[in-house]
Amino acid sequence: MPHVISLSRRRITLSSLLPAIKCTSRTLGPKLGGLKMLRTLPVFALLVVGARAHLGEQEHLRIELDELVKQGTPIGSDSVKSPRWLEKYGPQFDQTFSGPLSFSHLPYHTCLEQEALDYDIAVIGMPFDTAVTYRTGARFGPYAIRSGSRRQMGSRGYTMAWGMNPYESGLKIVDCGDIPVSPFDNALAIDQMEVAYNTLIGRPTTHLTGTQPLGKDGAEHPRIISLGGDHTIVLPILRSLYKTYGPITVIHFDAHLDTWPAYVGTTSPQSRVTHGTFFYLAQEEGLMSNHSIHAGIRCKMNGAEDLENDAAVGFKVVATDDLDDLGVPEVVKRIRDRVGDSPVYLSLDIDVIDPGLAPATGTPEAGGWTTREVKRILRGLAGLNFVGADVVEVAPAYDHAEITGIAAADIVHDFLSMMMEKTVPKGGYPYATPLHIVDEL
Ligand SMILES: [Mn+2]
Repeated sequence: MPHVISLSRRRITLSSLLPAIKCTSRTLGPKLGGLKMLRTLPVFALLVVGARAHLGEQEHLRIELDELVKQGTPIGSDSVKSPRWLEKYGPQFDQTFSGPLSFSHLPYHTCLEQEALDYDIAVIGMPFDTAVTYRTGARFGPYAIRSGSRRQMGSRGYTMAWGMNPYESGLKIVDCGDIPVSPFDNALAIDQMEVAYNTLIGRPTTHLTGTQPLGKDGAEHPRIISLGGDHTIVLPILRSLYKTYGPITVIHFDAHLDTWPAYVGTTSPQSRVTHGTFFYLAQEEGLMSNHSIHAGIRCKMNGAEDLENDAAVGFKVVATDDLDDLGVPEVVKRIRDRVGDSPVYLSLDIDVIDPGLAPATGTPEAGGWTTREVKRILRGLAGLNFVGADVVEVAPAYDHAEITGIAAADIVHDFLSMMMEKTVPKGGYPYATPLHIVDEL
């Protein structure tokens, strides 16, 4: 049934004007306050004119409604003759601050169950945080990094630093959602992460045609960017990468070594598996090469023996202070020289950045690198044989104004470019603008 509104035209009389006169008087009264003229006839006439205009406008609206009723047009139904969104404004689109949450507004797929889905680079969340030594909360890291990425979009992904837009590179990038990891059983969760990674890396690529297929099977595999989660997620990742590529060389940005054999209180095999021991366990399992490298180390240690153990696990160290003494170019050179052309996995603990610039993390360490310094080093690593990367240990409960989530999302944007570019971009090292010293004397 059409919705009918009954309306009647009414005559404008002095009595019908009285409420409007009162309203107009209240509006104008204070402005004319104190003037005796307020009681005079000319002012009354002014009020009447104003009120008539007010009611006249209402009458105009009534006439329009009368016309609709006369035409039998149902009010509020779908057939009202008003322009539709599509014809007036075009397709619906997400703005930076709207839409469902996926990394950089990328297409969101439940990749683990979509067997036929292919892609070149997949973003996957690993909301696992039950193997930490200090603050929990990194299970919300994937959410925080995606949220921090909202101002990144395919249509606005070009940067001067890289001289390219990774979303318009021709490669297919998708957000694969989060792995549904158990928050109750770490052994189960770690197996779930490995099975998920095997599943994702086993899919065919869409466009990626590397000049050097790195897989043991002679094929090129999709690159996976993981959003942690605490750092333990790297153990199942390395297990999966090893199956695909053989021993993996790691570039590890972190304030901490993460090569400790065990912590005090370890009483079971499972309790050895933590966010500070996973590299030791990976080396024990033979998953890594012996030419990996840390960048940004500054944590307190048990003693110098920690560094001896670290070297035995297969790492060299670029300490936080080295950046001040050596500069970005030399730090980049040391990393590149160390890893060579082997299959490289890049793992970045957000705590490599100073807690002032990335406070939302589980084990903050004062005196870290700036976000800009980390980004410059990352640019210098373009062209290495990256097989995957992650940002871990983002725990947004400790964040302020999304600083950490935004920094982590920006770093993932750099990962995308870093994996695509075959050479170091001109905007970054080593082609930075030469310093021209002008003698003004
Ligand atoms: Mn760390």
